[in-house]
Amino acid sequence: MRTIREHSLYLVTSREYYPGKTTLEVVESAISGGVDILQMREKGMERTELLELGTELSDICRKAGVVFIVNDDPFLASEVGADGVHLGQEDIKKYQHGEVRNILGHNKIIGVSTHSPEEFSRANTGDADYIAYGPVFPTKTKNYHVGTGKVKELLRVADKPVVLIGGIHTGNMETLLEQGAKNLAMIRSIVQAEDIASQVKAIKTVMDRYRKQQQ
Ligand code: TZP
Ligand code: MG
Repeated sequence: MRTIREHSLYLVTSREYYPGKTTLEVVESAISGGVDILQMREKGMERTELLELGTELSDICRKAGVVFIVNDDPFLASEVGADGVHLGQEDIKKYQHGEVRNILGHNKIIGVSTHSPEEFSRANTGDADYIAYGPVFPTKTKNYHVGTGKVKELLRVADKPVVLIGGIHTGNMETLLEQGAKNLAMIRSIVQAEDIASQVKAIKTVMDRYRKQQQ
C-alpha cells in the first residue's frame, strides 16, 4: 500500500494548462525530475478517454514509485488501479460514511480539498488520509484564495498529512516551508516551466533543505 509520505511534491495534471504538450510528456518529465505524487484532474474529458489516460498514468506511476491519485471519481480510481482518490467538498456529499473506501478498497488513499479552517477541522477529524488546503495564494484556477495566515496553526493541529495548494511557485514556496509546510501541490509552476524536469528538481532541492532543517 502506498501512503502520502511527508515532504512530497504533488503535481496535478490538466491538459488545458499545457497546450501543445501531452499529459504523458509532461508527466514523464515531472517524474524524472522527482515528483512524488500525481493527480489526474481532467475536467471535461469523456470517460473512455479518462479510463485510457488513467490506466497509462497508473502504470507509469507504479513503475516510478509515484503515488497516483484520481480526482473526483472513486469508481474511475478503482478501475484504473490508482492508489487513491481526491474529493472536493461537493464530491464528499455524494457518499455515505465509509462508502468511498468500500468502492476503492480499504488500503487506498482518500484526499479531501478544504478551503477554510472549518472545512479543514472537519477533514482532520474525518476519514480522509490527507487534507489539501488552499488556494493559499491567488491562482487562475479559482476566483478566491484563503491566504497563508492560518497555515502554521492548521499544520500544528493536523493529525494527517497536509498538502498546500494554489498559486505556489519558486518565488513564494519558502513562505510556506518556513511555516512548517511539508507537502506542496502545484500545477502551473511545474507544467508551464520551459524545462519541467529541472524545475521539479529545483523545487525539490528547496523542499529538501527545509526537510533537513526540520529533522
Ligand atoms: N485547487 C485549489 S487551487 C488549484 C486547485 C486544483 C489549482 C492550483 O494550480 P496552480 O497553477 O498551482 O495555482
Ligand atoms: Mg472534485
